[in-house]
Amino acid sequence: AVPATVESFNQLSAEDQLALLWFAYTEMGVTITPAAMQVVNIVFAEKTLTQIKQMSAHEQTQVMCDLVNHTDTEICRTYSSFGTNVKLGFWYQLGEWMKQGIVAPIPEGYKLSTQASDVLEAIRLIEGGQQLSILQDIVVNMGYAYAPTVGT
Ligand code: 45D
Repeated sequence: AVPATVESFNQLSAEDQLALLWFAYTEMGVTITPAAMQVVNIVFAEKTLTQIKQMSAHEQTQVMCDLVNHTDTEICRTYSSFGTNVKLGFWYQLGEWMKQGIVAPIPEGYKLSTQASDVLEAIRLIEGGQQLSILQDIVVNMGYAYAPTVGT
């Protein structure tokens, strides 16, 4: 069920992906304790997180869209260098800041598309440990990883 769900997630539009991630965070974020975050080497992401914190609301949203779109930017390249749990911790932190009004929120009353709701529902129905693998598989591929060309 994990690969199929990740596959359906990746087929969503960038906007749907970002919105789905937000709703997943608001549902699951509460279960992530500060103790769990302690094992994450979030120090690797701190510079980038601070940079985002200092941006305008529009730029903050743009950065998150860039990550989902695999745009070639400095931040997307830096993000790609993070380990999987640092990537999760990074999104978790942005989610916390959105909740606190430090990072630009999603529009009030925003509704997921039908396709995105279906994927979110599939994630909800999956058992806890597998939910974590799905989220890891999703965030691990975001950002921009420079892939050298081989052959001609
Ligand atoms: O205008 O045991 C739209 C660890 C369009 C390790 C938008 C862990 C319209 C230890 C796109 C809606 C701590 C890693 C705007 C466990 C529009 C451990 C914007 C687990 C503006 C269990 C949308 C950690 C935006 C986990 C900006 C599971 C959306 C962490 C932003 C999970 C969405 C973290 C964000 C998750 C989502 C974070 C910031 C799921 C964040 C999600």
